[in-house]
Amino acid sequence: MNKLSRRKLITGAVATTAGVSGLAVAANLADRYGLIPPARRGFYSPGDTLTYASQRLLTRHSMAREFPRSEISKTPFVNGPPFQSAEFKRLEAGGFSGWQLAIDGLVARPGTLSLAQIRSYPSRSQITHLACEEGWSYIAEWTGVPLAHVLEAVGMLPQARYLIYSSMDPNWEDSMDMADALHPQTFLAYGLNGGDLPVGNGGPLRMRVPRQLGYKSVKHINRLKVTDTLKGYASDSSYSWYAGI
Ligand SMILES: Nc1nc2c(c(=O)[nH]1)N[C@H]1C(S)=C(S)[C@@H](COP(=O)(O)O)O[C@H]1N2
Ligand SMILES: [Mo]
Repeated sequence: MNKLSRRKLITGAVATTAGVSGLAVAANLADRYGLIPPARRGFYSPGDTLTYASQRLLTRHSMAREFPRSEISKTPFVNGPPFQSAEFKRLEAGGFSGWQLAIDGLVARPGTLSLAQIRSYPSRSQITHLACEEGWSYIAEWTGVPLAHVLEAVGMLPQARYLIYSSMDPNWEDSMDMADALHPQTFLAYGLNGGDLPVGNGGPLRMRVPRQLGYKSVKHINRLKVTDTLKGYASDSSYSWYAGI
């Protein structure tokens, strides 16, 4: 069976089973095909599993919608007050020349990258929608380096399955699977609407994951960790781990 018809078959089976026999049976089926989302505190709900499984099968290779310049929102929405810590302010005063992105875990060349190094990688722009789970959203042009390029540059190892990404803001750490980490629209973004990324929108560097809800696009990113498991990694977030839209 070719890949596509196989995928259709499994998707159909997961969805049909969910309808006929309930979510728990669908979850068992999803488990057989490696479609269980990693557990948060050792627990996942059948509903989470169904969302993750059907989205992964249907959208593994799909793209978030991109918009024409004419649809860019007048004001990029800033959610919450800008992060302020003594260390952050010190770096900001120095034009973020001292900002460092640490990369470790399952990579051949762990270490740190400066913003200048990150900017020296091939840059890309995309006009996409940032949607908050609270209901508001905006369209903006994001400039940055595709995360896949950075992971390749540091020699990501074949056992890699997840990426844990952290902010200088200690409350903000999240993770994604490699399908999202290597997706061509997943960026480490340092530019917004033609200028530097404002601090309010996550400057100097934020994750931009346009295929998931806004909270996965963590601001002020300063560490990436490549792993083969999320065991022992407990995020405090009460949000769903997979927030596909
Ligand atoms: N460090 C950090 N990252 C964050 C947040 C935050 O408060 N702190 N808020 C998240 C949420 S809930 C959303 S919807 C978006 C908002 O991005 P914006 O301020 O550019 O609108 O950032 C996400 N990343
Ligand atoms: Mo949000």
